[in-house]
Amino acid sequence: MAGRWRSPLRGPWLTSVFGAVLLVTLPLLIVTGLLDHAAYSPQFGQAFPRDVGWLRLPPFDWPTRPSWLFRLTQGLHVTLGIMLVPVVLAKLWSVIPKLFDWPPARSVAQVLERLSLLLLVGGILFQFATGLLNIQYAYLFGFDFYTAHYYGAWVFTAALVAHVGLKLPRLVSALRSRPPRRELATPRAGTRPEPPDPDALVPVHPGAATISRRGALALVGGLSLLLGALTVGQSLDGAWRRTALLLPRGREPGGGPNGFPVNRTAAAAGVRDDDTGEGWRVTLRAGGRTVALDRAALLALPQHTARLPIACVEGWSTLQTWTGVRLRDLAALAGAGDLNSAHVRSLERAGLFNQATLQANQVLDGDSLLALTVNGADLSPDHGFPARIIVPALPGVHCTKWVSEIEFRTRGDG
Ligand SMILES: Nc1nc2c(c(=O)[nH]1)N[C@H]1C(S)=C(S)[C@@H](COP(=O)(O)O)O[C@H]1N2
Ligand SMILES: [Mo]
Repeated sequence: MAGRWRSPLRGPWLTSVFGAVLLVTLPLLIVTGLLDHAAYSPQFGQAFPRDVGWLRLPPFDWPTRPSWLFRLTQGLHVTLGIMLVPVVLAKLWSVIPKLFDWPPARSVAQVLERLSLLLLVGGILFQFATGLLNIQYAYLFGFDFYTAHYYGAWVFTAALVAHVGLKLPRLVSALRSRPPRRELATPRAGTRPEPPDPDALVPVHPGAATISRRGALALVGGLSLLLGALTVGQSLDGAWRRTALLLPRGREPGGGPNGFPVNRTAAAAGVRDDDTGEGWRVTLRAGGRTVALDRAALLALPQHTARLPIACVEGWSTLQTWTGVRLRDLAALAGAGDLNSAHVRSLERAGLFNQATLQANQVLDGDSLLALTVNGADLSPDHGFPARIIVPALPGVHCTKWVSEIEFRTRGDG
């Protein structure tokens, strides 16, 4: 079996270089992912992410400032995750002989190590698969992405901590074993196998090198940068967006004031023109009182304009100029006192995203709006006409479109 793997590049040094890159970047991926989870206000126990039991994060109110906070954490998480795919695959390639270790169970310690590797490798592949499918809007899985990706993150993180604890000393000594400058100066012709190692990564019967180690590193690094270059455009506006070739939708959002990506069209959401015409009202509720306002009444209230991003969990984001009524003015109008939260409902009947709960600080921020216009024009049907929520640093998925009702809950309401 061991004879099958013949690349002279395989060995502790190359594995450790990929390992070191991941050691620095994976924590950023994990932290941005957990922050994104926190941004969804899991403390309200909404439809997603579902209640995760004792894996709940310590509850805290996601801030509204800076307004680009979620745009940054989410954009980083998705872009970095995509960029790390080649690095992880390269690292797996570099240790593949270990997968076929024979005999498979030599000692208890070895079995435990292999189990932890199974969780580590299975964990990262699961996270990549679910994350990438979600970005491609391919909801193939029969489970809830947010919750599954969150559980997967903890399995992977626990396995990673164990793995780093076990392997860090070996990583350090392997990196020290070959001066990087010398390695980077070595062409293919001078590429020799590393000395035999206890993990048997170095082949017993090495073949000739088909690429140098520096070439292999350049290949993986280049692929990673290429993926990054084809992704970042989705977090930028203007012509940049067209470079986001990995983004299936939103690359050609059309022109005009409403020319930016649409997550779900009015047609897809089953929102018809009769629902949003003259008869439309938004109902404000607070402590048993209700106030119903039509669009003219909303337009007659003091209007506020704010330049705020919409940032979607799928990774794309865009900055637009919104005008509408401040949510805190609506809360006051409804007579809501000591605010605890607000529950927003949409005309849209079905779908996970037809309602959202906002924290008190998100209602009270001076830039939080029930928006009526964008970039000086009426919201288009696809962007939520007659009215939608827009709140600084709030995940796009909670910026409910086609709003029909806002229920302000005060501290006493529980
Ligand atoms: N009612 C309703 N509101 C919704 C959604 C939806 O499916 N239904 N999608 C949300 C998601 S996931 C995002 S990212 C934003 C996108 O807003 P946009 O389509 O105007 O760009 O709308 C949010 N509001
Ligand atoms: Mo979204």
